[in-house]
Amino acid sequence: MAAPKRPQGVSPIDQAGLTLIELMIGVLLASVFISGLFYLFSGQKKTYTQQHNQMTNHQSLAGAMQFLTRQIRRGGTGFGGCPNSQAKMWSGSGTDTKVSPYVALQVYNGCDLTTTAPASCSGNDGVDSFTIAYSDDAAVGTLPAARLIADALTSDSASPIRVRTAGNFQAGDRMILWDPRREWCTMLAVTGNPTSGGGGFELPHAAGGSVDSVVYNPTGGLNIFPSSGYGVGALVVRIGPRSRVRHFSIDSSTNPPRLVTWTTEAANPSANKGDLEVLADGVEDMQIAWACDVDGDGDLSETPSSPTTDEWAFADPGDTAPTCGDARISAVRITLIARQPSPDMENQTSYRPAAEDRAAGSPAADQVATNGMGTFVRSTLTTVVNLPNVAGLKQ
Ligand SMILES: [Ca+2]
Ligand SMILES: [Ca+2]
Ligand SMILES: [Ca+2]
Repeated sequence: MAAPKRPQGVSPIDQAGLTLIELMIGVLLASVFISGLFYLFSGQKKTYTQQHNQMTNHQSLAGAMQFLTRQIRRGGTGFGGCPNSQAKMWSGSGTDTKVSPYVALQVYNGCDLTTTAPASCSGNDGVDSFTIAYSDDAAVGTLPAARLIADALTSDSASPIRVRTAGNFQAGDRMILWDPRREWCTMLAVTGNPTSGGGGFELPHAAGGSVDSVVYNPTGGLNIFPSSGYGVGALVVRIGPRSRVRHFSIDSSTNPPRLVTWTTEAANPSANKGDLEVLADGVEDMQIAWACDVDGDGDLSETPSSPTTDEWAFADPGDTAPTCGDARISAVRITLIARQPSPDMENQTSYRPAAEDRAAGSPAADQVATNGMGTFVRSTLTTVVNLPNVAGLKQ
């Protein structure tokens, strides 16, 4: 029997098609190729996400730092030059005084003001906080200060405080009497609108006068002025309703922690955070170091090997504040450390870096915070704010 005839022009190979094995190899190669692509793209996406988060962290830190810098420069506006950087007020007992909350700049080393009263700050290793205060800004259109046209010898309500212009003073304000030749400034309550008298205006300061339930004026006959009182030409600074005592700290009660600010004149700011605002999410540490030119050589010496004898405060472990004397704080160095909101699961070795006098964290601490999922990627930003020597700042 003759073999069937093959159609002309068709070879046996043309007819064979794909075997099952060839098909499986093809599918395998394709899947390897696709998984490679997938791996490549997912890797790129991860890198992109990390870089994006890092950039967001940096931007957030930069914005917050700019705000902090401006605020520190603003501290003491209107009364920065108080002798010994202190405005005193009545303590509520006899002729005793206490330092008013209106201090240009107060740094609390190793103290979280969101949870701890300043009196309980132990200066332990931890976040730093700071407070600034400023009087009304000049934007209200009238100078927020006046000058004495007659000596004011005692703070007794019977002793007039006479100024040339009524300015913006009104009942319910506070005033700070300022004379660089005296031992301190004095803060009193203005208990009535200015009245004409004595060739200018008198600022009423009735005995027991208070503002917002805080008594500033001593009871009749008591005097809390410096020994020589205040002479003609001394400045009387208005502390009106636009004035603020503003606090900055890290709120570690949220996850991630955040940089916050709030205003209150309460002796314990942590008890009155009604207007708390978030400046930046994800900020877990703020460290503040400051310096004064103790020897007046125009240079701020910093010697990490001998930190307790240089001119920087709280810049190294075991550091103490220099004795500034008449030298004012002339530089403040702020360090902010932010961390990403979620841990990097492929990184088990990151930790919060050391900054100023605060020791570094540890990968173990990160592992605890993330339930063992990984450690956090962080960003750090440090800025030095140089301050004019004339700005009276308190350590
Ligand atoms: Ca510190
Ligand atoms: Ca120096
Ligand atoms: Ca030091």
